[in-house]
Amino acid sequence: EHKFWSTQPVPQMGEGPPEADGYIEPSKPAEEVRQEPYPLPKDFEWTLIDINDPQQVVEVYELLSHNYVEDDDATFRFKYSAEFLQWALQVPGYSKEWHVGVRVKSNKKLVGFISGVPMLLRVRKHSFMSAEINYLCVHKKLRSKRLAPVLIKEVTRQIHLKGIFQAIYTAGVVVPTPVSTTQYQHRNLNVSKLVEIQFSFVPRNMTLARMIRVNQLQSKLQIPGIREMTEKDVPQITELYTKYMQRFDMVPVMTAQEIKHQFLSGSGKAGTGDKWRHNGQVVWAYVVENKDTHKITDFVSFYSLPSTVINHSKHAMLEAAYLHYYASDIAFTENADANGALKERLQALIGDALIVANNAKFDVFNALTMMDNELFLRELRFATGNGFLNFYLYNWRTAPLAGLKAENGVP
Ligand code: YNC
Ligand code: MG
Repeated sequence: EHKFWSTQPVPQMGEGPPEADGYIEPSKPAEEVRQEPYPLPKDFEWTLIDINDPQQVVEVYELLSHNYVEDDDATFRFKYSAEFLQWALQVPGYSKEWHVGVRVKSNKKLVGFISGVPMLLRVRKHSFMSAEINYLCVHKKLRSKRLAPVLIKEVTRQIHLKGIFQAIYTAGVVVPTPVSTTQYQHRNLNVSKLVEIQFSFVPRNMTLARMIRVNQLQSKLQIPGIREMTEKDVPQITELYTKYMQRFDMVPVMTAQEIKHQFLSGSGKAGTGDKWRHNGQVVWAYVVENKDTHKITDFVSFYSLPSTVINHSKHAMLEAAYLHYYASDIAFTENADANGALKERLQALIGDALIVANNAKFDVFNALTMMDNELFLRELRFATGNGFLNFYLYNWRTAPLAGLKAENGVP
């Protein structure tokens, strides 16, 4: 059935929940890790990508732009910008050795890629260093040749060489074995464009004009004291993030340095043709500051991840914003969950994020069924999409996590 995955230290399908959380395969010293790269078919060679090099990041950008994830009907394909890739892959402590590419020997064309970045992950009561794996891609002309398992094994080897033996990753496809499954949720912003590109449909009991009207947003932010996050906010946000994330069972543990990277970097030094988009800005972060105490009470962030609209005569791109992390200190007051105070605060907070995204000319605002999102998705007019996102752990066993209580670090 799964020729590759059945050989890997992952829970196999139908195994049932473990008696206790823990690794599947023990860690081993660097000397015992395979020292030579895995063999590739003869026309191909390994390459380590220096994502900081403008030329090399553009090669990855080009590969993904034409060959990365599409929706089921092949209408949309993710188009990560070069700035985004630099932001996502150059987190504090990243290793160039975990940015693995495959080239055609004869002409050096990049035809395969996989990446890992380090992340301190907490799963229930255990915290451990892990690699977050993303951007696995094989050129369309080389599909179904079992290149993907070689890429996965090679990045695993490189990660093992750095003394890390666990990983987290997400995929739309189901392989052995999801630890959690979430569903995409979409909040229409530019209704007429979304209908034109058939991302959204006018329901039978509606007209386009009415659909536009009900999705209309204010142009001014509504929460008193909300403003863009600055570097001065990093210590307070680190504390607020850490405390809020205790609500969930699977979360990245972040230092102040990582918080700064997640929310305040990613504004474009790659200099590709995508610069026109928000001047290369990748991530937006807003905080709520109490006017009297100057305490930061809440924050919310989102990032830009456009998709190519495949074969459309009028629109080339779908500009999508994706909800990133958020937190509110109201969660720490007694009964905030039960008496609806958290729900009310999050609706206002994410509501303002929608306004920022709309003002920045995003077409749609996406989120997943995770964290506390159930407290605001319906009220803020998010609708369930067709897409699923499965979460996976490599070499770690734990009982399945409820979708709404899973958390990732995958931007
Ligand atoms: C996938 N997305 O099941 P079996 S997500 C995991 N995640 O193996 P071939 C996948 N496994 O079932 P192709 C997978 N897609 O026989 C396929 N597989 O055991 C498995 N698409 O390989 C599949 N990007 O080379 C099968 O397939 C085997 O030529 C088949 O290549 C696959 O980044 C792919 O969706 C995905 O570019 C590269 O279709 C290709 O089809 C493609 O014959 C479009 O492979 C882009 C796309 C995937 C996005 C992502 C996360 C990837 C996680 C990989 C697993 C990491 C494990 C942890 C490693 C570190 C460990 C430590 C420490
Ligand atoms: Mg292949």
